[in-house]
Amino acid sequence: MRNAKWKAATRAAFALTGVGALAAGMAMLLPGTASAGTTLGASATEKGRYFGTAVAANRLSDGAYTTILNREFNSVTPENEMKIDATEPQQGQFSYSSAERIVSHARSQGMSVRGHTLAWHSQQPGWMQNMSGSALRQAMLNHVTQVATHFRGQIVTWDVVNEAFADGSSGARRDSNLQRTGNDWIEAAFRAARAADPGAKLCYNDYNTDNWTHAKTQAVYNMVRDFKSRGVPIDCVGFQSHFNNDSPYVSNYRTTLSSFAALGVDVQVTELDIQGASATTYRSVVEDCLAVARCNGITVWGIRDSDSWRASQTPLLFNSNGSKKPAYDAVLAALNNGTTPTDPPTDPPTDPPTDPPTTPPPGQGGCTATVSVNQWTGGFVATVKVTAGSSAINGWTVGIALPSGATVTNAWNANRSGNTGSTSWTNVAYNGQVGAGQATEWGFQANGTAGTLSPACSAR
Ligand code: G2I
Repeated sequence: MRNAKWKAATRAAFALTGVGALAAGMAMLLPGTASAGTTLGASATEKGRYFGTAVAANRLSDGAYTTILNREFNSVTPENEMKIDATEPQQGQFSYSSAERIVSHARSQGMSVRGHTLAWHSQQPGWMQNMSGSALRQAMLNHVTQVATHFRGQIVTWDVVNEAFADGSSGARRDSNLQRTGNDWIEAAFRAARAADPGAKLCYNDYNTDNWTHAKTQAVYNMVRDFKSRGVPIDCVGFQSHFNNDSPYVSNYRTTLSSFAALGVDVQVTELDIQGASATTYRSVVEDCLAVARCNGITVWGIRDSDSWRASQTPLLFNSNGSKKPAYDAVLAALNNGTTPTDPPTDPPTDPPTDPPTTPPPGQGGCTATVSVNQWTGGFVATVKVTAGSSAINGWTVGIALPSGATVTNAWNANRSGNTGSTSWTNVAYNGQVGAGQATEWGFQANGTAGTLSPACSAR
């Protein structure tokens, strides 16, 4: 029942091609009282989340595989089919058939799709491996633009950049041909992805970023904080969460998720698998995600153990003959017993402290709003920056008059009243408090032509 509703909502979201529409669909589904779902997808939906899996196109002809896929999951990530070597095997020649098999299967089942991945040092086709400097930078940006444009409206979330930080204690960027094109390659990729598919959520995705005390985790955190402060278009962070004996689950995982969420991004568990599939550990991961309001979904990296890239570690929820493992029961129970949190995240950052939020007195110095518009034929994205005046503010309202013919289709980081003509926007729970002289960004997508927008800001 719930699953059917999720699927209807997801189809509506596809029709509107909007993340905001999907979020609205999910919000409508948030129940006042919990009821126990009987599948991972249905139970996650009860909690306003999705439950996904990596899918390999060549397994879609395996009936046992698709039976579990269609029954249990409401989000899919192509395991390899959207990687650079798969989608642009020769420079300028794009190949989408395997990826499209997965997307069309997902659409037929009302599942959403996470795109993985637009820019990565690994799985580059030979032609790209041999490039460097500005030619490589240009080729990378063209790849991002072409692929995100091709799938525009069909991908709820893109992993824009994957695995760009080094392992170990350096906290440095990973050395790669992409990194050697200049440190700004990551933000350049995000800007290109936003321009190509303004309705998709854009994620940075990495592994070994689960432990809050690790240098790599802190380095990614600092990058995301910097991106948010400078308006680089990043919406979410993916935690791959490949847990094994060398890189085990740690109890500060929840702190990691909530600390990133407090930066104003969504967080997602994107490639979960656990060596030995401990039911206790799987349950902890689910509970941690449910405890963080902005953790909007979990994806396991394959369905049956035999489908896993680490099959010998039997890390998944179904065994090789398709039976549910104890870890499956633990995940389902955790999804059914978890609580729906309210913003802001319950677990603020502990170590190291990062600008802990304080409640400022009511703002006396008002606020200003500025807007930048990315217009294309028939639609636009408006990014609005709210800046507090000479004192901190506790909340903001921005009025924007839209020209006739302009209709809002989705929005992020703001609550909306009205979608044509006079529109009014207020802060969401996590971005109302803005320090003196500090700024927060939100935005919306609309059909039509923006013209000149003149936002008016008032503060609380
Ligand atoms: O390595 C695990 C994951 C780490 N995070 C990023 C993910 O994209 C990555 O997924 C794995 C896939 O599960 C593997 O299936 O990425 C590997 C490398 O892209 C994938 O392995 C590749 C093999 O290297 C290829 O030889 C093979 O042709 O899978 C391909 C398709 O089976």
